[in-house]
Amino acid sequence: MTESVKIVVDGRGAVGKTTMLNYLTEHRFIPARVTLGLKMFMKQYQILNQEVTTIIWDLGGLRSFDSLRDLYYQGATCLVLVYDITRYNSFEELDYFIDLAAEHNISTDKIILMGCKYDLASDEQAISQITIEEFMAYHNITIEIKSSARRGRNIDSTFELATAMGLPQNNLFNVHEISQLKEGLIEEIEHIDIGNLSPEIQELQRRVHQERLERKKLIYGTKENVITAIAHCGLVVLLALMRAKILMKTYNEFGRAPIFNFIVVIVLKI
Ligand SMILES: Nc1nc2c(ncn2[C@@H]2O[C@H](COP(=O)(O)OP(=O)(O)OP(=O)(O)O)[C@@H](O)[C@H]2O)c(=O)[nH]1
Ligand SMILES: [Mg+2]
Repeated sequence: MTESVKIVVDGRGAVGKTTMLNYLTEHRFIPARVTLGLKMFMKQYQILNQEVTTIIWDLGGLRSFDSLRDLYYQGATCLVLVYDITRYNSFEELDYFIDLAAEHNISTDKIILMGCKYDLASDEQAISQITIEEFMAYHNITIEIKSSARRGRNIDSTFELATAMGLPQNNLFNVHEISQLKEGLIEEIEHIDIGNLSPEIQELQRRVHQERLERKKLIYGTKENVITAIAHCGLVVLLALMRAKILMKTYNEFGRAPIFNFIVVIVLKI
Protein backbone atom coordinates (compact mmCIF):
# COMPACT_ATOMS: atom_id res chain seq x y z
CA MET A 1 0.00 0.00 0.00
CA THR A 2 1.29 3.47 -0.86
CA GLU A 3 1.59 5.83 2.09
CA SER A 4 1.06 9.52 1.60
CA VAL A 5 2.40 12.43 3.60
CA LYS A 6 1.79 16.15 3.49
CA ILE A 7 4.73 18.46 4.05
CA VAL A 8 4.36 22.21 4.32
CA VAL A 9 7.15 24.55 3.38
CA ASP A 10 6.92 27.96 4.96
CA GLY A 11 8.87 31.15 5.55
CA ARG A 12 8.70 34.77 4.48
CA GLY A 13 8.81 36.02 0.87
CA ALA A 14 11.78 35.46 -1.44
CA VAL A 15 13.65 33.16 0.94
CA GLY A 16 13.89 30.53 -1.81
CA LYS A 17 11.02 28.11 -1.12
CA THR A 18 9.67 27.71 -4.64
CA THR A 19 13.11 27.69 -6.27
CA MET A 20 14.10 24.89 -3.91
CA LEU A 21 11.00 22.88 -4.84
CA ASN A 22 11.65 23.53 -8.51
CA TYR A 23 15.05 21.97 -7.98
CA LEU A 24 13.53 19.04 -6.10
CA THR A 25 11.23 18.18 -8.98
CA GLU A 26 13.24 19.33 -12.04
CA HIS A 27 16.81 18.85 -10.82
CA ARG A 28 17.98 22.20 -12.08
CA PHE A 29 18.11 25.77 -10.84
CA ILE A 30 14.93 27.52 -11.97
CA PRO A 31 14.69 30.88 -10.15
CA ALA A 32 11.06 31.44 -9.19
CA ARG A 33 9.05 34.63 -9.06
CA VAL A 34 6.90 35.61 -6.10
CA THR A 35 4.30 32.91 -5.44
CA LEU A 36 0.89 34.53 -5.53
CA GLY A 37 -1.08 31.84 -3.75
CA LEU A 38 -0.51 28.13 -3.37
CA LYS A 39 1.63 25.71 -5.33
CA MET A 40 1.86 21.99 -4.86
CA PHE A 41 4.63 19.60 -5.71
CA MET A 42 4.62 15.84 -5.66
CA LYS A 43 7.50 13.46 -5.15
CA GLN A 44 7.67 9.71 -4.89
CA TYR A 45 10.02 8.12 -2.38
CA GLN A 46 10.92 4.58 -1.59
CA ILE A 47 11.62 4.30 2.09
CA LEU A 48 12.51 0.86 3.39
CA ASN A 49 10.76 -0.86 0.49
CA GLN A 50 7.69 1.21 1.07
CA GLU A 51 6.33 3.50 -1.66
CA VAL A 52 5.56 6.93 -0.24
CA THR A 53 3.88 9.77 -2.08
CA THR A 54 4.91 13.12 -0.69
CA ILE A 55 2.74 16.12 -1.37
CA ILE A 56 4.62 19.33 -0.70
CA TRP A 57 2.64 22.50 -0.22
CA ASP A 58 4.19 25.86 -0.98
CA LEU A 59 2.35 29.02 -0.01
CA GLY A 60 3.62 32.49 -0.91
CA GLY A 61 5.39 34.15 2.00
CA LEU A 62 3.65 37.50 1.62
CA ARG A 63 1.77 38.66 4.72
CA SER A 64 -1.38 39.02 2.68
CA PHE A 65 -1.56 35.21 2.61
CA ASP A 66 -1.37 34.85 6.39
CA SER A 67 -5.14 34.44 6.64
CA LEU A 68 -4.83 31.26 4.54
CA ARG A 69 -2.18 29.65 6.70
CA ASP A 70 -4.62 28.00 9.10
CA LEU A 71 -5.98 25.93 6.27
CA TYR A 72 -2.50 25.43 4.88
CA TYR A 73 -1.15 23.69 8.00
CA GLN A 74 -4.11 21.36 8.43
CA GLY A 75 -3.12 17.70 8.19
CA ALA A 76 0.57 18.46 7.66
CA THR A 77 2.97 15.94 9.12
CA CYS A 78 6.15 17.94 8.82
CA LEU A 79 7.18 21.58 8.41
CA VAL A 80 10.22 22.71 6.44
CA LEU A 81 10.81 26.14 7.91
CA VAL A 82 12.81 28.30 5.54
CA TYR A 83 14.89 31.44 5.96
CA ASP A 84 17.38 33.13 3.68
CA ILE A 85 20.92 32.94 5.10
CA THR A 86 21.67 36.38 3.61
CA ARG A 87 18.71 38.18 5.24
CA TYR A 88 18.47 38.47 9.00
CA ASN A 89 14.84 39.61 8.99
CA SER A 90 13.78 36.37 7.26
CA PHE A 91 15.26 34.53 10.27
CA GLU A 92 13.67 36.87 12.84
CA GLU A 93 10.21 36.12 11.51
CA LEU A 94 10.38 32.35 12.00
CA ASP A 95 8.70 32.48 15.44
CA TYR A 96 5.40 33.23 13.79
CA PHE A 97 5.48 29.99 11.77
CA ILE A 98 6.59 27.90 14.73
CA ASP A 99 3.57 29.14 16.71
CA LEU A 100 1.30 28.27 13.79
CA ALA A 101 2.78 24.77 13.58
CA ALA A 102 2.19 24.26 17.31
CA GLU A 103 -1.44 25.32 16.89
CA HIS A 104 -1.77 22.55 14.29
CA ASN A 105 -0.13 19.85 16.36
CA ILE A 106 3.12 19.80 14.45
CA SER A 107 5.58 19.21 17.24
CA THR A 108 9.05 20.74 17.07
CA ASP A 109 10.61 17.34 16.34
CA LYS A 110 8.72 17.46 13.03
CA ILE A 111 10.26 20.78 12.04
CA ILE A 112 13.31 21.05 9.81
CA LEU A 113 15.01 24.43 9.93
CA MET A 114 16.32 25.24 6.48
CA GLY A 115 18.74 28.03 5.57
CA CYS A 116 18.47 28.62 1.80
CA LYS A 117 20.99 30.14 -0.66
CA TYR A 118 24.00 28.59 1.05
CA ASP A 119 26.03 29.18 -2.12
CA LEU A 120 26.16 32.83 -1.00
CA ALA A 121 27.45 31.95 2.46
CA SER A 122 31.06 33.01 2.04
CA ASP A 123 30.17 36.61 1.14
CA GLU A 124 26.74 37.29 2.49
CA GLN A 125 25.92 35.05 5.46
CA ALA A 126 23.90 37.26 7.81
CA ILE A 127 23.15 34.87 10.68
CA SER A 128 25.86 33.34 12.81
CA GLN A 129 25.85 29.64 13.66
CA ILE A 130 25.65 30.55 17.37
CA THR A 131 22.46 32.54 16.76
CA ILE A 132 21.00 29.59 14.87
CA GLU A 133 21.90 27.15 17.62
CA GLU A 134 20.46 29.41 20.34
CA PHE A 135 17.26 29.71 18.36
CA MET A 136 17.05 25.94 17.97
CA ALA A 137 17.71 25.30 21.63
CA TYR A 138 15.06 27.84 22.61
CA HIS A 139 12.42 26.22 20.38
CA ASN A 140 13.59 22.68 20.90
CA ILE A 141 14.25 22.14 17.20
CA THR A 142 16.86 19.50 16.49
CA ILE A 143 17.33 19.44 12.72
CA GLU A 144 19.06 22.26 10.91
CA ILE A 145 20.07 22.15 7.26
CA LYS A 146 21.57 24.62 4.85
CA SER A 147 20.74 24.21 1.22
CA SER A 148 21.40 25.70 -2.16
CA ALA A 149 19.09 25.39 -5.13
CA ARG A 150 21.81 26.93 -7.28
CA ARG A 151 24.19 24.13 -6.39
CA GLY A 152 21.51 21.52 -5.84
CA ARG A 153 22.68 20.78 -2.32
CA ASN A 154 20.76 19.16 0.52
CA ILE A 155 17.40 19.35 -1.18
CA ASP A 156 16.61 15.76 -2.16
CA SER A 157 17.86 14.38 1.12
CA THR A 158 15.95 16.96 3.16
CA PHE A 159 12.64 16.02 1.63
CA GLU A 160 13.41 12.34 1.95
CA LEU A 161 14.05 12.93 5.62
CA ALA A 162 10.91 15.07 5.96
CA THR A 163 8.92 12.27 4.31
CA ALA A 164 10.35 9.71 6.70
CA MET A 165 9.56 11.97 9.65
CA GLY A 166 6.01 12.34 8.40
CA LEU A 167 5.35 8.61 8.25
CA PRO A 168 3.53 6.98 11.13
CA GLN A 169 6.06 5.44 13.47
CA ASN A 170 5.18 1.82 12.87
CA ASN A 171 7.52 -1.15 12.77
CA LEU A 172 8.32 -0.46 9.10
CA PHE A 173 9.94 2.77 10.05
CA ASN A 174 11.36 3.67 13.39
CA VAL A 175 13.45 6.26 15.10
CA HIS A 176 16.63 4.33 14.35
CA GLU A 177 16.10 4.58 10.60
CA ILE A 178 15.29 8.26 10.85
CA SER A 179 18.53 8.86 12.70
CA GLN A 180 20.39 6.94 9.96
CA LEU A 181 18.89 9.28 7.38
CA LYS A 182 19.91 12.25 9.48
CA GLU A 183 23.47 10.97 9.61
CA GLY A 184 23.51 10.71 5.82
CA LEU A 185 22.34 14.27 5.64
CA ILE A 186 24.98 15.55 7.98
CA GLU A 187 27.67 14.13 5.70
CA GLU A 188 26.13 15.99 2.82
CA ILE A 189 26.07 19.22 4.80
CA GLU A 190 29.70 18.86 5.73
CA HIS A 191 30.43 18.40 2.08
CA ILE A 192 29.33 21.95 1.36
CA ASP A 193 30.91 23.71 4.32
CA ILE A 194 32.35 27.06 3.27
CA GLY A 195 35.85 25.65 3.58
CA ASN A 196 34.97 22.94 1.11
CA LEU A 197 33.56 25.19 -1.55
CA SER A 198 36.85 25.92 -3.25
CA PRO A 199 37.89 22.24 -3.74
CA GLU A 200 34.44 21.81 -5.20
CA ILE A 201 35.08 24.60 -7.67
CA GLN A 202 38.49 23.07 -8.43
CA GLU A 203 36.81 19.78 -9.19
CA LEU A 204 34.41 21.58 -11.50
CA GLN A 205 37.30 23.26 -13.27
CA ARG A 206 39.07 19.93 -13.60
CA ARG A 207 35.99 18.46 -15.26
CA VAL A 208 35.63 21.41 -17.63
CA HIS A 209 39.31 21.02 -18.56
CA GLN A 210 38.83 17.29 -19.10
CA GLU A 211 35.83 17.95 -21.29
CA ARG A 212 37.81 20.44 -23.38
CA LEU A 213 40.58 17.87 -23.87
CA GLU A 214 38.03 15.30 -24.97
CA ARG A 215 36.58 17.78 -27.43
CA LYS A 216 40.07 18.54 -28.83
CA LYS A 217 40.68 14.84 -29.28
CA LEU A 218 37.42 14.66 -31.15
CA ILE A 219 38.39 17.48 -33.49
CA TYR A 220 41.96 16.43 -34.29
CA GLY A 221 42.25 12.85 -33.18
CA THR A 222 39.72 10.80 -35.15
CA LYS A 223 39.73 9.54 -38.77
CA GLU A 224 36.53 11.34 -39.63
CA ASN A 225 38.11 14.60 -38.75
CA VAL A 226 40.95 14.12 -41.23
CA ILE A 227 38.27 15.21 -43.69
CA THR A 228 37.89 18.44 -41.74
CA ALA A 229 41.66 18.97 -41.94
CA ILE A 230 41.69 18.33 -45.74
CA ALA A 231 38.78 20.74 -46.22
CA HIS A 232 40.71 23.30 -44.18
CA CYS A 233 43.80 22.87 -46.43
CA GLY A 234 41.61 23.16 -49.51
CA LEU A 235 40.26 26.44 -48.27
CA VAL A 236 43.78 27.78 -47.66
CA VAL A 237 44.84 26.79 -51.22
CA LEU A 238 41.74 28.40 -52.69
CA LEU A 239 42.42 31.63 -50.81
CA ALA A 240 46.07 31.53 -51.95
CA LEU A 241 45.02 31.07 -55.59
CA MET A 242 42.62 33.98 -55.34
CA ARG A 243 45.40 36.09 -53.89
CA ALA A 244 47.76 34.92 -56.67
CA LYS A 245 45.26 36.02 -59.26
CA ILE A 246 45.03 39.48 -57.70
CA LEU A 247 48.85 39.71 -57.46
CA MET A 248 49.36 38.66 -61.07
CA LYS A 249 46.97 41.35 -62.09
CA THR A 250 48.89 43.86 -59.94
CA TYR A 251 52.22 42.63 -61.45
CA ASN A 252 50.98 43.33 -64.91
CA GLU A 253 50.12 46.85 -63.83
CA PHE A 254 52.89 47.76 -61.29
CA GLY A 255 55.96 45.42 -61.64
CA ARG A 256 57.71 42.64 -59.61
CA ALA A 257 57.48 43.71 -55.94
CA PRO A 258 53.94 42.34 -55.29
CA ILE A 259 54.99 38.86 -56.56
CA PHE A 260 57.75 38.79 -53.95
CA ASN A 261 55.17 39.67 -51.27
CA PHE A 262 52.99 36.81 -52.49
CA ILE A 263 55.81 34.25 -52.09
CA VAL A 264 56.47 35.49 -48.53
CA VAL A 265 52.78 35.10 -47.66
CA ILE A 266 52.66 31.53 -49.03
CA VAL A 267 55.85 30.55 -47.13
CA LEU A 268 54.44 32.01 -43.89
CA LYS A 269 51.17 30.11 -44.35
CA ILE A 270 53.04 26.80 -44.81
N1 LIG B 1 21.98 32.36 -5.08
C1 LIG B 1 20.80 31.72 -4.87
N2 LIG B 1 19.66 32.37 -5.13
C2 LIG B 1 18.50 31.71 -4.91
C3 LIG B 1 18.47 30.38 -4.42
N3 LIG B 1 17.18 30.02 -4.29
C4 LIG B 1 16.45 31.06 -4.68
N4 LIG B 1 17.22 32.08 -5.04
C5 LIG B 1 16.80 33.40 -5.53
O1 LIG B 1 15.82 33.91 -4.65
C6 LIG B 1 14.71 34.39 -5.40
C7 LIG B 1 13.45 34.15 -4.60
O2 LIG B 1 13.21 32.77 -4.56
P1 LIG B 1 11.72 32.15 -4.50
O3 LIG B 1 11.89 30.70 -4.68
O4 LIG B 1 10.78 32.86 -5.36
O5 LIG B 1 11.35 32.49 -2.99
P2 LIG B 1 10.00 32.13 -2.23
O6 LIG B 1 10.38 31.86 -0.82
O7 LIG B 1 9.25 31.08 -2.95
O8 LIG B 1 9.22 33.52 -2.30
P3 LIG B 1 7.61 33.76 -2.18
O9 LIG B 1 6.98 32.95 -3.25
O10 LIG B 1 7.44 35.21 -2.35
O11 LIG B 1 7.21 33.31 -0.81
C8 LIG B 1 14.76 33.63 -6.72
O12 LIG B 1 14.28 34.36 -7.78
C9 LIG B 1 16.21 33.30 -6.91
O13 LIG B 1 16.80 34.28 -7.71
C10 LIG B 1 19.73 29.73 -4.17
O14 LIG B 1 19.83 28.59 -3.73
N5 LIG B 1 20.86 30.45 -4.41
MG1 LIG C 1 7.40 31.04 -3.81
